[in-house]
Amino acid sequence: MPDFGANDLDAFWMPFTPNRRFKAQPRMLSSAKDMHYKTPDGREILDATSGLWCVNAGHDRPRIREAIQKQAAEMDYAPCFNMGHPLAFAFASRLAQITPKGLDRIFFTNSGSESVDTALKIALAYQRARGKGTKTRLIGRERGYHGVGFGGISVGGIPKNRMYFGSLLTGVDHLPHTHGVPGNLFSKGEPDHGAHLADDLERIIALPDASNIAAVIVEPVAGSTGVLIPPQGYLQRLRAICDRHDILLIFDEVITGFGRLGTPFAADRFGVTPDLICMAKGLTNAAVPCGAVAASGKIYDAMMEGADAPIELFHGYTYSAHPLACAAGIATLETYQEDDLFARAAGIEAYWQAALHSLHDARHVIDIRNLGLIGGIELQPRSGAPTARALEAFEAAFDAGLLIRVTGDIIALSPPLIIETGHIDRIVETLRTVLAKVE
Ligand code: PXG
Repeated sequence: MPDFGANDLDAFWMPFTPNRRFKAQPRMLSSAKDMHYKTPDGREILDATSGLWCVNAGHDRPRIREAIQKQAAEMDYAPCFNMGHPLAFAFASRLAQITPKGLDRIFFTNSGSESVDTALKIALAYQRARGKGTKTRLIGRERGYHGVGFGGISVGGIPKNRMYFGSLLTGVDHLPHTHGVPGNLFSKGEPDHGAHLADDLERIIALPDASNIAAVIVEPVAGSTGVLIPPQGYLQRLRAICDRHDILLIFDEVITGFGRLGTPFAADRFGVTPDLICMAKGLTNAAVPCGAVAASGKIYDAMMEGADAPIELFHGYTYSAHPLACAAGIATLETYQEDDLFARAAGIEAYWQAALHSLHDARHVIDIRNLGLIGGIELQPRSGAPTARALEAFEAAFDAGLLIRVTGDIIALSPPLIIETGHIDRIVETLRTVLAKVE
């Protein structure tokens, strides 16, 4: 193992991390297999977060590893601008087989942030190509997380992700978030109350007028801001309002895609089909960075017929459909299918739900919520020091051999879909002990 002396830690400016705090007391991961990480000193850490909501099939799946190794030896890179390589087309075709019906045109990116910006740009270009060039405004949602590009933070709804970065995109409005509706505490699955919050969209549309609005973007389940499950009927209402006003609906499924909710996409679980889906993370089981946008045939056809020729969409990345990502992605889809992992997630959801909710009387817990293989446990913030309690719980859990994610004072869980009941029991027992210990 390399020696992680203090100087070795200086150069890496870490993302979304209190750098000085981390570097004073680093936590390292050095290997991973199935449900576990290992630390450099050989401790096993149970991964209750699939890395960062992304290693849905578990770590180091042989089919995926071997596909990447083989591809690296065969062709490291090939451009996709005015060129192609067969794996890119194969990956898109395979992916289009599991996307919701009608969303079968795939644009490749390298991350969730790029997928969001790509979807927003496609929405704008599409409106223009079909002669509706005044439709330029975008609508996001409070507490939405859509990555860190300027488009994503503009439609996103996290104050700190926006406040340091200038004027952002103009022409953006935000729906209210769906959290905190009375009667929804300790909801199992979709909360009963709050579908009416979708009706605010009518009010938001009325002022600028629908003739000026291109698209609405939401996460079907908001993950990063603390596991906000949509109230029953809410997404259906958003869809109906968008249809009524000829506005595109974009689902950001970067977290909810690839079995997280027991179905290929959240769109399948909720029975609501958007016009564009953003994806990343589980797309390649995170083994190679990759993202994608699935667009409806209606959007693709309008662009082919109505946009300026010869290049219909002035957008793309050097690494769009990178050969290693395509190899990893195809192998990932095969792994999901071979192990029937989406159905597996659906099958274990009831056990997961019961286990999580058994923590209702654990110390500091003020709410628990869940859907699919996602769980949120909200803690009472420490008086005068919000987020400190959750951060300490995270550190104590790590010391106890469990990887969780915390956001604000909320513990967010999203284990690999290969999880077994014994792992679930361990997660819950460890959390109970940790919460009892943390002040
Ligand atoms: N959309 C959604 C819904 C996401 O959750 C992104 C876009 C951006 O993806 P990239 O690949 O650009 O990071 C995300 C990312 C967390 C956490 O702990 C969540 C994300 C990233 C890092 C941490 O909740 N989600």
